[in-house]
Amino acid sequence: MLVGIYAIVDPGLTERPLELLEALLAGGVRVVQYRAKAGVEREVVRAMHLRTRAQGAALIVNDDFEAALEADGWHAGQEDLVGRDVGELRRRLGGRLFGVSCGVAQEALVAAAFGADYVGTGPFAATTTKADAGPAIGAAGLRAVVAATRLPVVAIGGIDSANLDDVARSGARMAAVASAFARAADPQALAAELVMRWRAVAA
Ligand code: TZP
Ligand code: MG
Repeated sequence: MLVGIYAIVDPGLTERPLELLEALLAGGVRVVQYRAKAGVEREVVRAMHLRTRAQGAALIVNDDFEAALEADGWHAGQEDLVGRDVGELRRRLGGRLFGVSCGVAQEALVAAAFGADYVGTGPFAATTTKADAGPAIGAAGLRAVVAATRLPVVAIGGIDSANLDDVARSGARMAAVASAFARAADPQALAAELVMRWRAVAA
């Protein structure tokens, strides 16, 4: 499941998040994150989860732990873990996925100790989707995180058809893609292209 394209559907990037989700699923994407910095909406989680479940895909909710319990996983930034009993959160997630954004090797080690299922790291390239994403880490930065953890690494930030091959060749297990899908004229076709390209290029 944790291999290939990890699509991020963000209502801040698209006016029709459910339509975008349908297109991505039709294009073969099997891991989707619902990201909503204006606030995760439970109705949206439920509507998305119906659609992902019907396709055998996983829905991961960003930020909002309780909402994630209605889906297949939770993605946390470092700030989402501060002051929380992460061991207890891991237990409450049960078999759901638990992903943690990590900028440096030390954070990846801690995430693994907490029982995370994957590490997210980036930005791989320049992005306007996350204002405080920091400078691009590129292939060298991605390789450093991959080398530092036994967990699957999801590369994120500024990934599109132009640089997907570099991400695949840098040891990432998955490539997270948000705005490239949101602005695509034909997101289903782009999803199918990226899914197939990853299979062809990744080791
Ligand atoms: N975290 C690091 S970069 C980023 C996040 C959420 C944004 C990724 O979006 P895009 O549009 O694919 O660059
Ligand atoms: Mg967060």
